[in-house]
Amino acid sequence: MAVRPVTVERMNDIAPVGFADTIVALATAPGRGALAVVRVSGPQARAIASAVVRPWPLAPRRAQLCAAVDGAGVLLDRPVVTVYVGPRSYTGEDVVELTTHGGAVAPASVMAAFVAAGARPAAPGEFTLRAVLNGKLDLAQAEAVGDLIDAGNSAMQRAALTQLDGGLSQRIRVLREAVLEVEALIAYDIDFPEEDDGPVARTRVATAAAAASNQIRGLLATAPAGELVRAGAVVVIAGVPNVGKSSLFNALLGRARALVSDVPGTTRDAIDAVVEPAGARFPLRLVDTAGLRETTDVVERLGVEVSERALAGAHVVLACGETISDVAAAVRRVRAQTAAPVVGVWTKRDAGPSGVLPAIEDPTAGAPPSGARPREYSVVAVSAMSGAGLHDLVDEIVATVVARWDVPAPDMPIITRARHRSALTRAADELAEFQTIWATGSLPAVVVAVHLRAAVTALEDVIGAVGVEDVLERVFSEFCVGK
Ligand SMILES: Nc1nc2c(ncn2[C@@H]2O[C@H](COP(=O)(O)OP(=O)(O)OP(=O)(O)O)[C@@H](O)[C@H]2O)c(=O)[nH]1
Ligand SMILES: [Mg+2]
Repeated sequence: MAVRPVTVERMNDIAPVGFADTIVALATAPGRGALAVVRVSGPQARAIASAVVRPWPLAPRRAQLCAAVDGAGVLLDRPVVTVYVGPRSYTGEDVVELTTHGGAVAPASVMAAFVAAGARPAAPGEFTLRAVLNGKLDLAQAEAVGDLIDAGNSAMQRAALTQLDGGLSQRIRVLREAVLEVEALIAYDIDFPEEDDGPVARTRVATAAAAASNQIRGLLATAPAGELVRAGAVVVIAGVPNVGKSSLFNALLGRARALVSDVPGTTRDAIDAVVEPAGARFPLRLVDTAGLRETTDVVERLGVEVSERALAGAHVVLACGETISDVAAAVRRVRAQTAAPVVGVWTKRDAGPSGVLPAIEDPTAGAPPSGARPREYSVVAVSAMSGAGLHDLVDEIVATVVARWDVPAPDMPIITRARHRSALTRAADELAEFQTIWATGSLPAVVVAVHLRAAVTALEDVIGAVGVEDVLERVFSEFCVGK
């Protein structure tokens, strides 16, 4: 596929690229359903539709009940048809959208009629690719369309919508401006390299470069939070056998997903499930594990190994115990296996106080001895049976994750894609290179400026300096057909 480079300057008011083909696709998932959408886009969209849709022509941007017929005039379906005249359409081209009845036959036959009349079946993401190349969306926004479709939770939905609204793109433009500013400051040194003292002091350039670098690193620092939003915070439930880990897992999940029994060693494998606490900025991926103990049982030993691996990959570990000293022992044990923050969970508290315990060693021992040291971890007392303390536990988990991973406020742009992370890393590295060389003053400005240019290019890659075919193909090949 030949791809014309689109620069950031031209993103917004670019003339349509002018694809020769007209494409057609079923935009909805195949299968049984009330309705399906067949979408057609390209220079011949209206001419081709005139062979399939009766009556024709239709007034643009108005939904109308029509008939769809094949080449022999046989009725295929009665779709609702809307015509969009380019550039006022999703792709920027002429678009015809037919809402047909769902199921296996009607949409496919309407689509086949369009192919017979001269349209070509679209490749995955091809509609959005055209939208990008026609300047309707930038590349980060196009990725947001894909992220919204693939979102597995409402936090990811929010992040994708922020990105689709241009939140990330705007942030990237600000960063790019900051680097361009540094370029402008050294312009005099480039033009008059033999002058000792240009109108701009060297320290002013260094300060501007440091400011740009900090801003880029600030956005880059949201990448771990982006990972939390995309995949959820991994919360591993650990402890010796029979402490009530699977019961806690089920109670937090609100359904009996894991097997529970009074036989120690019931859970043999790690089981995970996602919960979305109300109002939280990321989902929690709960992992129930096999009880940690020394064992000669081969299968149980395998389960313990799985638990240990899960601990290593956790964002938070819940160290469970049936007494406060068992909790302390569980915390010690899991800390040997993970760098993640640990929350102590005192299980089976059907009677007695539940929720976050005051930070004394043993609340059952009465008043704290004078000089008692606070614990370095919190303990939440819960009952999986009655549900007591579970809300406090969820709050404590969320607070622990936020404290460690610095999750930005909702609606702030965050980095959720590896492609953005690597582009920003490149920009930050180029800027660092510039700063180092500039500080030594060892090379002429025209040479160091190469690093600033490279930083600008890396930033533009995120939003749409889309000259590179493989970037496009990587982004759009993950899309569904019809989007
Ligand atoms: N009374 C009471 N019993 C509980 C509670 N939570 C778990 N139990 C009981 O404790 C026993 C063990 O529960 P599980 O949830 O299977 O414990 P586990 O830690 O997953 O055990 P393993 O998978 O063997 O490591 C079962 O008989 C549960 O009914 C609770 O909150 N209150
Ligand atoms: Mg279990």
